[in-house]
Amino acid sequence: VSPPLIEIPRRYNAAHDLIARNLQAGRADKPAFIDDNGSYTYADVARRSARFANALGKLGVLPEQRVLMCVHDTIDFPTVFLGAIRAGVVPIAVNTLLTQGDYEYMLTDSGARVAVVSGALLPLFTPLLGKVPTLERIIVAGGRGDDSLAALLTYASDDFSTVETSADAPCFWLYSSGSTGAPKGTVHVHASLIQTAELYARPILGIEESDVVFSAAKLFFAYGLGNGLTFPMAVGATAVLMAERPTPDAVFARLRKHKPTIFYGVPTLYASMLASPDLPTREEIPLRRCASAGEALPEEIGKRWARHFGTDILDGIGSTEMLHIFLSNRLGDVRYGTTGKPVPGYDVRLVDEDGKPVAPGEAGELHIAGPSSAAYYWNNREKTRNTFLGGWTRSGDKYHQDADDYYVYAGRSDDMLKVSGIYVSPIEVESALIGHEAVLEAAVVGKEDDDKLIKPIAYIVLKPGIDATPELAAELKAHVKGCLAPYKYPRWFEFVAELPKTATGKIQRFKLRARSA
Ligand code: 3SK
Repeated sequence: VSPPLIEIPRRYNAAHDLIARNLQAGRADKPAFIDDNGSYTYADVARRSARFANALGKLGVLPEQRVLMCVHDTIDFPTVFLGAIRAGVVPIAVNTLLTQGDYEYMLTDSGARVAVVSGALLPLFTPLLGKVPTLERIIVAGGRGDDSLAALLTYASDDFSTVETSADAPCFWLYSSGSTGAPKGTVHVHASLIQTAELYARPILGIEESDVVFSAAKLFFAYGLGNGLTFPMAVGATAVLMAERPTPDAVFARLRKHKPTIFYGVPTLYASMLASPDLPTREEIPLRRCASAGEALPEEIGKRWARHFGTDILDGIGSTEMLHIFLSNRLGDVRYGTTGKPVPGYDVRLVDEDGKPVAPGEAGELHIAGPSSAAYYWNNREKTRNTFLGGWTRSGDKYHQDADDYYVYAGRSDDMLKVSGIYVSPIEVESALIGHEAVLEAAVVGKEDDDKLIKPIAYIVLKPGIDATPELAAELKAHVKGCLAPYKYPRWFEFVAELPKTATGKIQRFKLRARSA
C-alpha cells in the first residue's frame, strides 16, 4: 500500500481550510455558490458558517456531538455542513428521499441531538420529536418562523474561532446502504475531504479556479458532496446548486442559465438527457469536463455524449466508504465501457473469495487502499471488520482488467449469475440490450426456471413512443444472441415504466430479484 501523497497537518479542521484558503487567496467577493434564490460569495459562506457554528453553541451542542442534516441542495447545505464542522460538531448528511422509518433509524443510531431539515421534509421529522429520545430540536431550513435556520442565523454573531480538531478526528458521516441490513453510519475524518480534491478533482478532472461546476448528483451523496462542495471550494471555483429532482428538463434549465464548464451526472441521467428532444446544443454550453459515477457508464452513452458535446465523459467509480472516485478514465485516455485505471494515490487489487489475487484477466472483488477511506462504521463492529481490512477497503464490486489493464465492471460481487455452470455478468447482457435502438434502460437479474435453475431475466424501460409487444421481446432476444455467447440471453423479458434505484442511481437489483422470485 503506497504512502499518502498529500501531507495534512496534525491539527486540522476541514471546513476552516476550505474557507480560509479562499479568503487568503483574495476570493472573498467571488461567488462560491449559486442556488435558485441567489448567489453567495466566499465571504458569505464564511459568515453564514460562523453564524451556524455560534448557533450550535447557543443550543448547547458540543464538539463531537452529532447534527443530522436532511437538506436540499441550496446555500443552507454548505452553511450547516461547514458551520457544524467549524464547531467541531459532526454533521450527518442524509438522503432527502427516504422514509420516516429510515430517519427514525438514523436519528436513533446516531444519537443526533439536533436535526436540520428542509421545510418540505418537515412532516417526516416532526413525529420523531418525542419519539427518538436523543432528538431535542428540529431546525427548519428554507423557512422563516422561530424554528427556522434563517432566524437562528439572523441572531448569531459573525465572529467565530474554529474549534481545533485533529486531521484524524471524526469530521462528518454519511449513511451507506448495502443490499441487506440497516444503513451504516460511515465515519469520515477531517483529512479526507481535501484528499479527494487533491487526488481526483485537481489532477484527473482538471478542475480550476475559473470553473463553474454543476452536479446533478446531490450533496448528501458522497459523489455530489465532492463534486459540488469540496472540489469547487478547494480551488476557488463556483458551484451551482439545484434543490429540485435532477430530471433532464431541470438540468437543461440550469445548464442554459448558468453555463457550467464542468458537469457531473450518473449514467441514467446522461442516457435520459441524450434521449430528450430538448438536449442543448454544444454551442449553448461551454462544457469542458464531464464526469460520471454511481453505475458503469454504457459505452454507447459515453460515445454519443462525446459526439454531441465534443467533450468526453470521464467515467469513474467511488464509494461512500472511500468518499470519492479512486478508479477513473482520464482526459486523453478514455476507454468507454471501462472505468479506466486507478487514480494515483489509491492502490487497488482484485481478489477471489478467499482474499487471494485473481489471475490476470479474471474477475475479482475490488479492494481499495487510499487516504480518504472512512475510519469505521458507527455502532457496527462486525460490518467494520468485514469491510475495512487493514489498509484495504472492500468495495463489493467485481472487476476484471482488459488486455491493456483498464478496469471493466462486472457487477456486484453478489450479482454474478451462474447459468448452466458458467458465470454470466448481468452488466454485459444489459450493455447488449442498451445497444438496441428501442431500449432506454435495462437490468438483468437471476430467476429460477421450472427446474429451479438460475437463468437471466431482463427488465426493460423502452424509449418514449415505443410499444412493448411480444414481437419486440423476440427481437431483443435475437439481438442479445447475436451479440453475446448464446447461453447469456435473457429467457424472459418484462417491460417496466422505471427501474428501482437508489438515490445515487444504482439499480436496486435485490428488489428486482424479489419481484422475479
Ligand atoms: O457510486 C460511485 O461511484 C461513487 C462515486 C463517488 C463517490 C461516492 C460514490 C458512491
